[in-house]
Amino acid sequence: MTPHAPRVFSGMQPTGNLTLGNYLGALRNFVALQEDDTFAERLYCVVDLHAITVAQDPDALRTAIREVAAAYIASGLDPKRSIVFNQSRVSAHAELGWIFTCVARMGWVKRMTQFKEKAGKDREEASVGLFSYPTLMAADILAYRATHVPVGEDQKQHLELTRDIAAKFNHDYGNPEDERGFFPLPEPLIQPETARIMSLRNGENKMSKSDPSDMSRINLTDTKNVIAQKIKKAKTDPEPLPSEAEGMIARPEARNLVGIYAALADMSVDRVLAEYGGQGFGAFKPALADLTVEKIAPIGDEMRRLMETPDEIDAILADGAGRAAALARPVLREVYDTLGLTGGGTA
Ligand code: AQP
Repeated sequence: MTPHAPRVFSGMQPTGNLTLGNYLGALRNFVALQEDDTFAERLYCVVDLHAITVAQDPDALRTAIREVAAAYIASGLDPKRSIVFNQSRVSAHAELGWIFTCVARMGWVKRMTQFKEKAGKDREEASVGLFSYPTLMAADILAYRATHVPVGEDQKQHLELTRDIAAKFNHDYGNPEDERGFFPLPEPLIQPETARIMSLRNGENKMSKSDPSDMSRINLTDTKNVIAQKIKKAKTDPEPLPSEAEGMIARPEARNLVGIYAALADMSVDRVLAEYGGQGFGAFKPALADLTVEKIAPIGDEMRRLMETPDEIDAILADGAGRAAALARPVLREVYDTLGLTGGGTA
């Protein structure tokens, strides 16, 4: 039996402006994978059903969905070579998501640290959807039998749960003769150097689009001046930069800013430190600001241009959804059939 065909799936939530963290941790990798012929299909989804696990304003959500699609395209995703669409247009996600809430075990989902972080102290008031978020994420990936998932470090635990769900489904319902399993066990593709870009205000916290402080992040839509201001005001310490990476172990803010520079310049951290070691942030920050403006501001400009024609974005999303649904439909039919659910599934 031939193994499952290599296929990429990933997504981002339309929960605000995408950040430099989303870009360096995941989006840049989506674009790079376009050049990798190992994969016959690459699906990049705007995961709008995930966004409603917390309260959203409907008009703001409509705009945010288009904005994430615009960010994908402005960063270099070509909607002809990749399948770009939003989740709610393909019903297979919600359908398989329900089935996986019946496959996943409470104990598995309860261990997810992201729920604990996002629900905060008021856990009783969190939506059931926020709790079961990872089962929908498993459906996003497995509806396409995707084998590889480019993500940042924070999604690693959810991907392990996806693998557990796939393995349990394979065990409970799979054909024992079929060695490859009903579903593949998808692999995360995590870039170690940019796996976790941290907040500009606190080097211990992840840079996040829903952080209440806008100064904590660079948004892809920030203007040149705003980018420069945010880097100028980024938290640092009074010491000069060390000449070796070990010198930053206990300096999270320095580590973060040097890591961002290295990623944007496509250089190793060692090379950055060879250039800036011994110098203070007074010299390093302007260089980082210039580099960030050079790499990020054109993406924001292109996003603004694309957002002037929302109908064109909608047409791209509709076309992508049609192609995605065509891939998911036979998988869903097989799932329903395997479970004994006769005639189900619209996908
Ligand atoms: N700071 C980060 N560093 C590296 N990667 C990151 N990602 C997010 N933040 C960083 C990666 O971006 C992808 C899309 O993330 P998401 O939209 O699904 O939501 P998230 O992971 O919860 O990211 P945010 O920005 O913190 O969103 P909110 O604030 O809405 O929760 C994922 O691959 C993620 O790993």
